[in-house]
Amino acid sequence: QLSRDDLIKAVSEQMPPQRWKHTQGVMETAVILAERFGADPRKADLAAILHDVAKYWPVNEMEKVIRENGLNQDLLLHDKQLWHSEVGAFVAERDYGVTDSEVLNAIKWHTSGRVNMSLLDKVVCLADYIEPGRDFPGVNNIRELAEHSLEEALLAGFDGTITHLITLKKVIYPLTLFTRNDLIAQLK
Ligand code: DGI
Ligand code: FE
Ligand code: FE
Ligand code: FE
Repeated sequence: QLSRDDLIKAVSEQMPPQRWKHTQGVMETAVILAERFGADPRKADLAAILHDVAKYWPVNEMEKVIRENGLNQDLLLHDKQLWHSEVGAFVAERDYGVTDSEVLNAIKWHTSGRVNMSLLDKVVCLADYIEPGRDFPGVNNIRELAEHSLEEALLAGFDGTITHLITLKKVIYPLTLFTRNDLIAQLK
């Protein structure tokens, strides 16, 4: 089992400096959100370190891992941006010795979310939206909502992503919509 320092070294070497800076922002924010909403801060930290580990893998290598290991083949029919989270969870287990299924799930679902997201899934997904380096229209509103509600903040995040994808005439992965609808149901 790698020490945290060795893990950080190995992961940071797999990405350009600005992506590592983003990851550090997600680590810091995920721990704060975990403490605020009652998730395990050590699990939040570990998931944050690894969440974008596969982000800079060549597309054909991600595809190979998805095909050869029985991962979600449906992803191959959708935007390549969605692949790194599923591949990231797989390599976190295979190459970095992560065994905690809560941590692996938080990595796996950090882009699309899922119906019935766990507390840790929500913390990592929201930290990815609002880490200090993020700057997109509406991010400060999401940060304000995150002061008191994980679900309200995440809903605002997914609404923004979906609206942005529509503006770009991109295909929306159905799970992204189901996640958004489920957050509304949770808030009722
Ligand atoms: O990896 P990060 O950039 O930190 O953030 P992320 O893992 O949330 O990935 C965001 C990217 O994924 C962003 O470019 C939008 C894209 N994305 C998220 N949901 C969907 C999507 N792209 C499509 N086409 N469809 C989706 O449902
Ligand atoms: Fe990501
Ligand atoms: Fe990220
Ligand atoms: Fe509120």
